[in-house]
Amino acid sequence: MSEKNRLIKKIKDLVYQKDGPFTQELALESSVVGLGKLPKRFLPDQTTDMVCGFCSVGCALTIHIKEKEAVNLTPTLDYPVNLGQACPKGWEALTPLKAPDRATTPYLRVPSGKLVPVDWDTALKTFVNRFKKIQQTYGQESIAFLSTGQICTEEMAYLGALAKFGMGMIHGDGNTRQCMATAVVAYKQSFGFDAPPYTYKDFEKSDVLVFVGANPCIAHPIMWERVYRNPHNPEIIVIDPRKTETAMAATKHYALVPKTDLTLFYGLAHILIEKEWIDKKYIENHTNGFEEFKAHVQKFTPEYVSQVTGLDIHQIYELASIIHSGKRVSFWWTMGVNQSYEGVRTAQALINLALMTGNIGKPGTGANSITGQCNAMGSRLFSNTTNLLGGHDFLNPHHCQKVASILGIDPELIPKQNSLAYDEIIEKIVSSKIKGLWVIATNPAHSWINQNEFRQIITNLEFLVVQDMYYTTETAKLADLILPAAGWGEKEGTVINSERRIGLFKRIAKAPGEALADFYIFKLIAQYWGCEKLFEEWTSPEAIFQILKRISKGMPCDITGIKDYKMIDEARGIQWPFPEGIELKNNERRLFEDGRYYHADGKARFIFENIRSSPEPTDEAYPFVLLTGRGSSSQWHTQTRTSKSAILRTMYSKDVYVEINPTDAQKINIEQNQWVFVATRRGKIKALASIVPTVKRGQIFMPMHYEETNKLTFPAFDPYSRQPSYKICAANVSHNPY
Ligand SMILES: Nc1nc2c(c(=O)[nH]1)N[C@H]1C(S)=C(S)[C@@H](COP(=O)(O)OP(=O)(O)OC[C@H]3O[C@@H](n4cnc5c(=O)[nH]c(N)nc54)[C@H](O)[C@@H]3O)O[C@H]1N2
Ligand SMILES: Nc1nc2c(c(=O)[nH]1)N[C@H]1C(S)=C(S)[C@@H](COP(=O)(O)OP(=O)(O)OC[C@H]3O[C@@H](n4cnc5c(=O)[nH]c(N)nc54)[C@H](O)[C@@H]3O)O[C@H]1N2
Ligand code: SF4
Ligand SMILES: [Mo]
Repeated sequence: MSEKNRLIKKIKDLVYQKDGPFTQELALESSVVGLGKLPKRFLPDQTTDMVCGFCSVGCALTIHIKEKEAVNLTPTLDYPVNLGQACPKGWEALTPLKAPDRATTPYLRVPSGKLVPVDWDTALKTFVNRFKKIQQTYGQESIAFLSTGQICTEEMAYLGALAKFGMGMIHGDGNTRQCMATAVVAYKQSFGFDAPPYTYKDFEKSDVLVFVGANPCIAHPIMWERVYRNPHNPEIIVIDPRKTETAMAATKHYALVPKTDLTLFYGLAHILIEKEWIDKKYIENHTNGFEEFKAHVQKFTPEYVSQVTGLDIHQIYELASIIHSGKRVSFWWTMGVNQSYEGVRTAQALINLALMTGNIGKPGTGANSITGQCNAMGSRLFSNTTNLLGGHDFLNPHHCQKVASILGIDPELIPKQNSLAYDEIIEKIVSSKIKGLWVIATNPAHSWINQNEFRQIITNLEFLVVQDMYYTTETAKLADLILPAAGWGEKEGTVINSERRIGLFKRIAKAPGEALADFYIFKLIAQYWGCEKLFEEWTSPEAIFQILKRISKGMPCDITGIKDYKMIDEARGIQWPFPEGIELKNNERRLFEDGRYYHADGKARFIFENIRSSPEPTDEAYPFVLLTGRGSSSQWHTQTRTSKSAILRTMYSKDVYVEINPTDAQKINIEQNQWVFVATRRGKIKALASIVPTVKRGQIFMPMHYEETNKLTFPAFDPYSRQPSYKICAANVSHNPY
């Protein structure tokens, strides 16, 4: 019998010997064997529905199964989110699982500098020994983790609890910092809890939809389809410096000067107040701070706003009057707002517009942040990074006591301080205070701002562990230890989409080689670390879900009414909150219908501030504003998954490109598709020139999907959310390689 078959037999024996102790071999069962363990309802030639693992729209895909393996998929017809549609990434979701560069075994860097395959036992022992040694030498705060919005909620919670309660870490943040931190802080300060209020039905019920710094045609294609289903002939407004695909499909596009949104929204508030186009009753009954806000926006006259934003005065009045004339106005924002050095106040300026016009808590309204990754919302509530599990607060002793008692752990194990934010963790690596880093399901050596510096900084670490599906990611290549992870489709758990809908991931394929579901990796680490006693009840993702339910009780995100995974499956996803005792009659629910917010007095707050100036203005040497963002609906982030599909590859440029306005191109003598050099004060890269009228003169745009882009970005951060300001810095385009 071959070695592999012997292992398989051993594992099978273990699997079928019921209720035995959890062992490493048993964990391997999740991948190597893959036989006889698929849930009974997936009989051969059957189908099952599960949520897509890319973006936060949260479409359901119907997976076609033959001989216990997924062979194909189609978009689910009767799922309330996508109603039978999927974008190219969804259609190709199974392909990246079969890629040849999947990590099928752990890899350890040996003294010669090479990464060599090792078995799980060696990997786990090394993981524990090295991290413990670092902690003993440099203190408790010397190890940290970076997590994600792309694994299941149960796995995030396990990771957060294991790292902070089991391994004694204090610092752990997620890639959601790059993405949603601004919306989180804006909502918390304005509403008292991080709560995007809408349901996708609102896209269909609005008569005015205002999209700010959002390009859903590319980034949330199926959400955008919901706009097309709107029967009210709505006014669709796009506020974006570029004429994006979404702007082209809109009824009105306002191409403001980058990062002047805050001025524009204060200016709109000024006009709405002056013309008395406000909902006085709503302001009176449900908000605080309006008089101060009114005084603040006094100086934002249309003339001044026009000067700053580059919009004509009549455009500013037009926009105010469209907002006034709408009966159901909804405001939607994404990264053009969040990724800014004044993102929180900009998001709150939109919230203020919704509050002052009473456009919230009713169908077709809302101040609505669209999330990004499939489980950004799960990460916001349950990753134990910024918040204590379930939206609790590390600094609140009652919260710590409550969570400890539900988990049956000593409250002393819960850190009494907040984690450092992502950029602060990086700073601590610079100052050699953090020496060990564990990176899970994110690729910071591509996605973090200002890469040249980041790559340098990471060499300060004594031990870098990367837990990923692929051994080829930019970050995995720098790792001392790679832990091979199963991906979407190879494991189960829940995720939460943009409209707060909890959906299911199911296991419909087996992970290759010895790759394990993140859940199993965390379980094994708990065991090797010696803290498995804390996690006795955490026996499966669904068991964790039951624990998280109890933790959510009494919180705005209470989900105690959801019985189990089966209920989520049958209900076609369930939105939070869903407390015990409420009936599942209406599966499309929005928040604040009763006008009550989560602050102690039940009221929302008007929050505002003076305008900040751009951290890196353009000048003679760097005359262009560099904007970055999503390039196509077939590319996902750092491309570890989408680049594996031959079909998706036909839909985007293989080479990095820079979009530039025709007049500017002519001025510097650049031709279509010619290689040019793009430089900022951080570095210089080569890119293909894409001459398009969709970017304005003086601006250039580069998609984030290419490794080069973040070599150029400037590390500025919003002071409240610590979110990186990816979407502005000063750049130069030339033929000069030096
Ligand atoms: N195909 C695809 N879809 C995705 C993703 C992906 O990688 N690929 N990623 C997912 C994730 S995690 C996220 S967070 C979302 C992001 O979704 P979006 O935020 O919609 O995408 P971006 O292209 O990053 O940024 C949106 C727009 O902001 C504009 N912008 C830049 N600066 C400003 C400004 O100062 N003001 C205004 N008003 N606009 C500005 C840009 O021109 C851009 O068109 O997409 C999700 N969906
Ligand atoms: N210039 C610029 N930079 C940006 C942005 C921008 O607009 N402009 N946008 C920012 C935003 S909004 C975001 S969200 C970030 C995204 O940045 P990242 O999070 O770095 O991007 P991904 O490519 O999604 O990385 C996810 C990693 O997890 C792995 N993975 C996938 N599934 C699993 C799993 O189940 N388990 C494990 N263990 N691994 C898995 C993938 O192979 C991949 O390596 O980028 C940010 N960077
Ligand atoms: S829109 Fe998002 S959730 Fe829907 S299929 Fe595309 S990537 Fe998946
Ligand atoms: Mo994101």
